[in-house]
This record gives sequence, structure tokens and C-alpha cells, in this order.
Amino acid sequence: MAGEPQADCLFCKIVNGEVPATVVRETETTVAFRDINPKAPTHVLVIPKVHYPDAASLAAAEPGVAADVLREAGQVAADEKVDGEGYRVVFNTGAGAGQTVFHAHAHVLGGRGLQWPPG
Ligand code: DGP
Repeated sequence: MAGEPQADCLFCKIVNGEVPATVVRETETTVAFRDINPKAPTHVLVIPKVHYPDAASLAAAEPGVAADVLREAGQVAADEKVDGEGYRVVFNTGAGAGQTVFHAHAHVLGGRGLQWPPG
């Protein structure tokens, strides 16, 4: 069923505690944890607890939870004190765009200058 945990999904395993992560925030609907391979001084992933393969499918099925992810991304930036200088929220969508984990997630990146356009 849509949104149900997937046995073979790494981020579902982080949600249920099977795989450890450095969790920085948690709400009823979301978890935020540090990326294992950080690309900036602040690199936190915000994920919904429900399983959807990408941000667009999450937003289509559960727009309230998608909004929760965005709100939490802003809270992470504030907690990390990168909101003043500017930060980036990225949803890689599809393998061609660099998505490697097919459970919707927002990257929150900050703490250094960020180039535009991204590579
Ligand atoms: P993406 O490439 O957009 O699908 O981002 C997936 C991110 O997940 C990538 O930046 C690395 C991160 N990642 C992969 N495996 C783990 C893990 O086991 N723990 C944590 N904390 N992050 C992970």
C-alpha cells in the first residue's frame, strides 16, 4: 500500500531504528539526520516516516507530510544557524539527477558558499 514501510529501503530502516543514524530532529511525521557523506559543513537529510520513492510522489499522495518535510528543513537550517547566511534544500529526483536512495528526502546544505547552477 502507498506509504507503507518497504523491507529493502535503507531510510525506512533508519525510521524504524534498524539502521543507526545521527538524528538531529524528529516529529510525528519526519526524521532529520546527518548525511553519512557530507558535502557541506551542514548536510542533514529530512525524510518523511512514510515511504514514497521521491518528493513528487510524496507531495501528490500526502501534501501535508510534504509540507512537514519543508518546514523541518527550515527548522534544521535555523538549528544549525545557517539560515542567516543562506542554505540550500535539494530533492534529487531520479537516478539521472543523482538520486541513490529511493525514499523521499530533502538535503539541507549550508555552512559554506554554494555555487549556482549546481553540477
Ligand atoms: P541521494 O543521492 O539524493 O539519493 O541522497 C542520498 C544520501 O543518503 C546521500 O547523500 C548519502 C546518504 N546516505 C546513504 N546511506 C546512508 C546511511 O546509511 N546513513 C546516512 N546517515 N546517510 C546515508
